[in-house]
Amino acid sequence: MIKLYGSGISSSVSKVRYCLNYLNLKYDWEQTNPMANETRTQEFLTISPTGKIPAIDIDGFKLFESCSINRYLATINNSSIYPQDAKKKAIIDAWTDYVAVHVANAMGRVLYNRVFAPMTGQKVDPESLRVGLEFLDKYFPVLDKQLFANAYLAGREFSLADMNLLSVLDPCELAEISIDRFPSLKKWRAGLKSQPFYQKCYRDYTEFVQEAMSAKAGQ
Ligand SMILES: N[C@@H](CCC(=O)N[C@@H](CS)C(=O)NCC(=O)O)C(=O)O
Repeated sequence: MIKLYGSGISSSVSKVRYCLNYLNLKYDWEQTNPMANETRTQEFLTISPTGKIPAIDIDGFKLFESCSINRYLATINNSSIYPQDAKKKAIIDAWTDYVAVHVANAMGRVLYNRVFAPMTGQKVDPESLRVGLEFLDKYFPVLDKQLFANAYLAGREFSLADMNLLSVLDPCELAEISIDRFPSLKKWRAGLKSQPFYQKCYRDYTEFVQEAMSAKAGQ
């Protein structure tokens, strides 16, 4: 039995849901909301010692960090999205790391300052927002160039690197980040959003956050 801990307002949780759906794995989704401090309980910290979502528990094996969870899921299911070949794997890891370290950080700055800080009454940091937008202006052309030359991020085959990037881009609409200037990136994203593993999530990331925002406003 697979248990996924997290909330729909986390794009890192979406990343794991995409992978679970892609691999046709059934799971119980244990709603765990950081905004309600549900990630701070002693019980949750034994599953995710960092206090962050997502986390999983598979028959007692507990794991945190979305990219590590996806690697584990793909590996134990012998999936081609994370192949055995060391070189193919290394290229997938390189793009996954580039997106997780650089792109996600810049997206996070914009999302936090444009959406989550206002929503939770925290202070907006205009300098952090400016830096985030400036970095995205550097990183999006790199991704666009790679996707102009290749169908997928790590080459010809769809892989975990694509799932990582797809989830990192989830907040684009909500945070008013346009990728219209990057046609290959835009086309790649639209193609993946039409796939069953994405459609099976039944609800877009934006809807989850809008629901959380209305609940917060009604408090
Ligand atoms: N690198 C982590 C990022 C996880 C993360 O930042 N999760 C956020 C939600 S998107 C969280 O749990 N925040 C609550 C907190 O930090 O207390 C991953 O990919 O799993």
